[in-house]
Amino acid sequence: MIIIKLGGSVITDKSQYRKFNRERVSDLCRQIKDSGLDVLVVHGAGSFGHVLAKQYGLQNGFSSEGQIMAAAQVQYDTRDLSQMVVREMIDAGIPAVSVAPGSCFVMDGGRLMANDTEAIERLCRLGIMPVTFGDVVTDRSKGFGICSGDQLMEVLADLFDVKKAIFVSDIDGLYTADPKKDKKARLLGCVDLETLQKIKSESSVDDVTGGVVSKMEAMLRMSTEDRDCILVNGTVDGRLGALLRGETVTCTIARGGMK
Ligand code: IP8
Repeated sequence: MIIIKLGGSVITDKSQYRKFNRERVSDLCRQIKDSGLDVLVVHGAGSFGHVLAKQYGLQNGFSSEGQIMAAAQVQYDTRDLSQMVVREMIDAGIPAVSVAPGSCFVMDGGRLMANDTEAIERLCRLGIMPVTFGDVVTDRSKGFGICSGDQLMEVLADLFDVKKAIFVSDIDGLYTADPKKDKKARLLGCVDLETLQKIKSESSVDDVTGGVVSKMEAMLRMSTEDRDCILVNGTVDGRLGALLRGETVTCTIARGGMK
């Protein structure tokens, strides 16, 4: 099985609250469908999650009553987004159903863990793709926390026999520096822990779950001898599809784990 995270920067416009990129999602769903591969999709929250989460400091857990309505609103917004993603999947011919992460996962001090995953495992066995997403999730010690799509990818990779994990973002991969600020920035085709430690790169939009470096760390944690973790640009026409077909494309591959 392959797991794919459709990043919030690809499926939404992160600079505008609740702006869904329908055409792009439709196109990506078609590329996934055309691959004919056994795929599980996770998606980010983009501007349906990060705007309010940041405004109310939801990533730090419960600290004031004023956060409660925001926590509810974010969960409303992310479900709305997920339904729109699933609509595009069904239209592309993928039998998919949105599954809120809080229904099968729980957090403790920011660490995400499986709570009751029987339903998602059964959905997969039926041939229905459970689609889960970055969201506000209850946390045993902090009240609530932000569960990112990247954390879900890590937990799902352990739960299923995942051969490849693909992170679809709005950048070509990891650069030696921020390419928007530094003309000499060079794209890295392959990254290990040593390279990552040398790099300080920022994502274009500040978000509550970290930028490209923390994504790369999650990817390295997930990478094993038998599992490649790949960061690929989903805003470039056909690139995800080409990667799924096994073609060589511009991307960054995380290798060698975190040790
Ligand atoms: O977009 C963040 O998930 P991500 C979830 O995968 C929220 O980082 C609610 C901000």
